Amino acid sequence: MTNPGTYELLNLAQRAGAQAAEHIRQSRYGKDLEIQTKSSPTDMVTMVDKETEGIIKEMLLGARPQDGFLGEESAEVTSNEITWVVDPIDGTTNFVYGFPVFAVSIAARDFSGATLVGLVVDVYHGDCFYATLGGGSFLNNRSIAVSNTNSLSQALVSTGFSYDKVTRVAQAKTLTHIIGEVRDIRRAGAASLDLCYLAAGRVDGYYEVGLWPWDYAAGTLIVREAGGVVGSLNSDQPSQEITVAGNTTIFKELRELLLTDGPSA
Ligand code: 2AM
Ligand code: CA
Repeated sequence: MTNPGTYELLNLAQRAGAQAAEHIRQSRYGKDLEIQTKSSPTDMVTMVDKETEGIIKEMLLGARPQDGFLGEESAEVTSNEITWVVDPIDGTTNFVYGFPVFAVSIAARDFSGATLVGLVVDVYHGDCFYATLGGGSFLNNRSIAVSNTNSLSQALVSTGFSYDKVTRVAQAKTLTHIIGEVRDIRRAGAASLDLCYLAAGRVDGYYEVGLWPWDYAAGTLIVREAGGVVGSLNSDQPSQEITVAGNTTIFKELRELLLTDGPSA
């Protein structure tokens, strides 16, 4: 059973997500995107990422000034209450190119670290994935569930690659061990949507190294509430080292395969 206060958080997240997505759509065309780079020459950030985070932060903290905020593009605000974990544009490279896989990701965490609400808006398609703790996962207003694929050899598995050259080459090596063991591989370019696609049964498994909490916070709750499992190699929590996800069987088989390859996956 979802706590009634959780629905208020979901409602606020939905309003912020919708406004953010609208801003991103309006900003995508007819404007200079003003691209800068961050950790490497391929790690881009645009003015739209920064503006959108500003819009979300203002809406969330305007409504709930006591809350904290952890976002990709601005200084952290700490709090003993709810903390909002936000990626204003997940899939920035796709956004810049107009490749239609980029999202707004918003999660609400309580002080114990439990995620109460997860919301991911697929900006291009206008789809909204969301979940509340104990309340199930939804795509728009339809309940979603992970697939029941029961063998890794039959699994469609998604992954992603780092902005860092050396890490990316190591990831490609790991992939040579994975690709022969699965149905096929997908690389869409937005971690939050990879997790949502898994939650909706659009893929059966997912793994990626180097993600940040704002990439996986909302998607992790959406996968779990859709009946799936998210963890890392040696823990039941996703981490920056690696995030692995699937239904119970695919998660276990994928993690075993990745364990034989070490943490450079
Ligand atoms: P971003 O678009 O917000 O940067 C790409 O595989 C996915 O991983 C995207 O969701 C991307 O988020 C995320 N990501 C986060 N940190 C990354 C990093 N250091 N290198 C590559 N992708 C990263
Ligand atoms: Ca981002």
